[in-house]
Order: sequence, then structure tokens, then C-alpha cells
Amino acid sequence: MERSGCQILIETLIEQGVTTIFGYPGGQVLNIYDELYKNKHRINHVLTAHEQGASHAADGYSRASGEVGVCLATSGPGATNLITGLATAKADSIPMVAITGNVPMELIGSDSFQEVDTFGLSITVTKHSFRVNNVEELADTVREAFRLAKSGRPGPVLVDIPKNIQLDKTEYAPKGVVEKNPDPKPDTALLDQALEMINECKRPIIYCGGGVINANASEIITKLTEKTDAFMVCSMMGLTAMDNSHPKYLGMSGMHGRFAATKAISECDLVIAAGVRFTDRATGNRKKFASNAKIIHLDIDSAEHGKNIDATLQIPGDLNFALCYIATKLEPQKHPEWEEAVASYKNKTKDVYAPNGYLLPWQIIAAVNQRATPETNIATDVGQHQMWVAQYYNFKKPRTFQTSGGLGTMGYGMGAAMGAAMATGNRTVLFTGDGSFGMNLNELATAVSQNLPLIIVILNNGVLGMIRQWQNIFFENHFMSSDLERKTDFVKLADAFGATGFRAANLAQLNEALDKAFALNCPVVIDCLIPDEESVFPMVPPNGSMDNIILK
Ligand SMILES: Cc1ncc(C[n+]2csc(CCOP(=O)(O)OP(=O)(O)O)c2C)c(N)n1
Ligand SMILES: [Mg+2]
Repeated sequence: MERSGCQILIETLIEQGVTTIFGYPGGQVLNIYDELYKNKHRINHVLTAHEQGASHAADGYSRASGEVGVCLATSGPGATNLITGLATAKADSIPMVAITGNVPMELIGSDSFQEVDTFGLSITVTKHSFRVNNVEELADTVREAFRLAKSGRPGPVLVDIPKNIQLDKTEYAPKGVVEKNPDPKPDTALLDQALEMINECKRPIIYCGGGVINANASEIITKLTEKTDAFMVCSMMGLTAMDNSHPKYLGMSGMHGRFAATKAISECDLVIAAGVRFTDRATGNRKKFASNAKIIHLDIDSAEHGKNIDATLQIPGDLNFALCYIATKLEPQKHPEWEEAVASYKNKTKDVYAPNGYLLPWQIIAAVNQRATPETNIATDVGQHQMWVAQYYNFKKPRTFQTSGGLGTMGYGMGAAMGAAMATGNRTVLFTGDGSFGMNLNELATAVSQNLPLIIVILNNGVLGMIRQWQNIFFENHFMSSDLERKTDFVKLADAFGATGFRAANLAQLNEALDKAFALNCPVVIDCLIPDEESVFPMVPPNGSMDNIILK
């Protein structure tokens, strides 16, 4: 039977296993929305407050579930509003498919209403972009978008569909869910070399990134850590790879990493790096990164090899295969001297974060942590609050942390938290800053309309804290445009949006608010007042190394 492009699009999405999409209507997607209307019971469309929110929601949905997140927007401003979300997902290798409508092909290039070159705009911030040129290729293009999004190193893919293609008709034959391409197997000769290096080392570190989460390789990397008697250090993207209370877990290293993690990298003699790209925020001065160590770099994307760090041994290919191979063949190691050395690094910073009478960031994170379950999703925006969460939150399970690592997108949090809550049905806590929340608080409306079990904890310092911190340390306290000087009342704001709001200026108020919030199953905003002069430490200044670390 002949079907229109719109019908084929919806059928193909359903065929690919999509149950939820996030989007916003407009002139060039109205026919698609009409099909969504007719298929309401087969596919759930979540109307966000802004297309950027839809893109971050698809991203958060994907991070929490491992599925491909899907968003939909109209041409022109709808499409441009998706760009930040696509760039955010690209930077963190998140599989997503974004669908945009465009003006009819006969109008393309005529400066018509709401016409932008979506393909051209998106191509550098996606893994790939398609413009569909005829209805016959529509279904296979959408399938190809899903295949690309999830194959190899995952990423976002955009499909731009001009309006005439949406209306044109052709035959549609359903197909099954497209499988991702099989991951290339790593060369076992290289893995044998890795085994040799592990057997020879005395002070091993496993350095774990987002690639481990994407490969669902948490269990095997935990096993390898134990067998190697290594310590595990993570990039921010890898923080949920291992139960954070594991004795071998040291947490995040780098610019705002934990002291013991950064110190251990600088003192180790072997780094087994898995699914990391050695970004500057993680390595500091690349010439001094792990300067006493050999590095084994495992990654699905061979473009990462030698991009930022010249590893001693570069092993492209399937991470799971590589980790299993090494973990199976390796005889269990013991490194008591290394154990002792790392224990002394841990002790060094024990008293750095002593309470001083205010409500302090770490107390807020600990109070949430106490009430959360291992399944609770934790999302953040970007700034000091994000670093504090990365430093202090005790993650238990992979995929429970949604944060913008590579792009550092303020305004990411609300969308991501909504997506994670919808994907899992689990309680989700968003830690945000007063600046970041100002960029995406419109999505509180969506959280209310969907009645999501979402607790929004604002670490309200009255400032763009991370900017202020840099101005304090590097710009002689020239606090230019970092003091927000706003009078926003977040409790009233929550009320205005139909959510519940609490304010906490001390620990007793915080505990009371959190108890109430965790007893509710709807959006709650908790405005936590913290001092503006709190800084994130440790800090390795940009391009610095362990020699330059600032502890307080
Ligand atoms: C979209 C965007 N614009 C600007 C920045 C630069 N930036 C990074 S952190 C930050 C301040 C964040 O302030 P807030 O959300 O209040 O968090 P805090 O640091 O105070 O915890 C800014 C402006 C950014 N990361 N993203
Ligand atoms: Mg702030």
C-alpha cells in the first residue's frame, strides 16, 4: 500500500523500536504532527518548552537507557534551536536521531519563510547529516541514521526532510530494528603485548572514560581492575563505570579531579586507558600527563589514537572484547607498595572539606546521596555545582549520571534530567546552578506537564560561580559579569510553574525539604543557599600538572 512520507517516517520510527520522542511543532512538520496524532497510542510525543530542551531530553534519554534518543523540530528556528543539543551529544558520543522538517524543495535556496540550511549547519556538530531527496529513500535513510548513531563510536545523526517529501507517496515495506555494525575485533597480538606490559608494571592505573559506559563494559572493567590490582581513575564521562564505594575506585582526575586520582596518574607506571580521549581538562599539560608511565590506549575510534596523547600501545577495536581478553588471560596481580602509596595520597586531602557553619555544596550532595537509591539518576548543568557532584556523589550504577562533559553546555540539565526520568521511570535529581537554571528553567513546565519524579536542587550562590572562581584566581578579583544581581525567587517560580518549591539555608531546612521531596513523585525545586566564595578544589590550572595543583 502506498503511504505518505509522514506515515513512512512514523512507521519507520516505530519499526526501529522508538517509543518516545521529544519535539516541538511548526509549519514544516505539521503533517508529521498529524501522523503523530493518529498514532498517539503507538508512539509518545513529549512537547517540550523549547527545541533545545527536546534535544537534551533525547540525549538524557539515551544516556540513561543506552537506546537511541529521538527529537523532532521544524525548519529554521526549530532546527537552529537543536544545534546546541546536537553538539553536546556529539562531544560526548551519545547516539541520537534528530528529525527536522524543511521547506519544500522547490523553495530551498529562495530565502523562503523559516528556511535555513539545516544540513550545512548541522554537519559539523553531528556524526552525520542527511537531507532526504525523494520519498523512496526516506525509510532507508531513517534506518541508516539509526545504524550510524549506534555503530562504532556512537553519536547524533540528523535527518532533514523537506515538506514535499513528507507529502509524496510510495510503497512502504516494514523491516526489523537495524543492528549496529559489528565492532571490529582488536588485534590479539596487540592485546598480548598489553598483557606483557601489565605483567611487568608495579603501579597500574585503569583510566576509564565514557567509552566504557557506551560499551556497557562496567562489569568487565571492574573485574580487570581487581585482577590487575590497579586503581581506577575516571574521566567525568566514565564516573559511573564502577561502584564508587569500591576500594580501588579513586574517582575523577584532572582539572577538578580528586587529589588522590590526579596524584596517582602522575605517579603510576602504567595507564590502561579505556574509552577516553584525553581532553585537555582531563590531562592538563599533555607533555606532563602520566609522565612516569607507559600508556595502553583502548578505543573503538582509531581517530582518537595519537590525537591528544601518544600512547605506548594503541589498540583500536571493540572495548568489551579487549577487556575480556586481557582479564581472562591475566594472572591475578598484587601491588602492596602501590596500595600503600595511594592510601597516603587519599589521606592527604581528608580534612580539606571540613564544614564551616554554612550550608556547603558537599553537604547538599551528601544529603541527596543518603536518600537516593543506586538507580536514582543524577543530572547536572555546568559550573562549580557540576564539579562538586563529580567529586562527591557516590555513583553505584552505570548510566545514572547525565552531564555535559565535552561541550560543557549550561542549560543542558533540565532536558537531560527529563529524558533520563522518562527513559527509566526512576527518580531523577538535577543539581543545577542559579545561572544554568536560568538558561533552561522553561522546561520546568514540561516536567510538570509530564508529572516527572524530578527533584531540582539549585546550588544557589548568587553568582556564575565557576566564572567568579577564575576571576578570583586568574584575574585579581575582577568580578566582571559573574555576580548575577538577580532577585529571582525560585520557590515562587516553582509555584508559578505548578511545581513544589522549598528553600534551604541550613542543614536542618535542607533535610526537611529533601524528606518531603523524596516522599513526592512530582517536580520539586529546592533552592539551596550557599556562599558565593566557595571554590572548587583541588584545581590544576589550565595546561598545568600535578606540580601546579591548588588544594585550597
Ligand atoms: C551555554 C554556556 N555559556 C557559557 C558557559 C561558560 N560557563 C561555564 S560555568 C559558568 C557559570 C555557571 O554558573 P551557575 O550555573 O550558577 O553554576 P555555578 O558555577 O555557580 O555552580 C559559565 C558562564 C557555558 N559553559 N555554557
Ligand atoms: Mg551559581
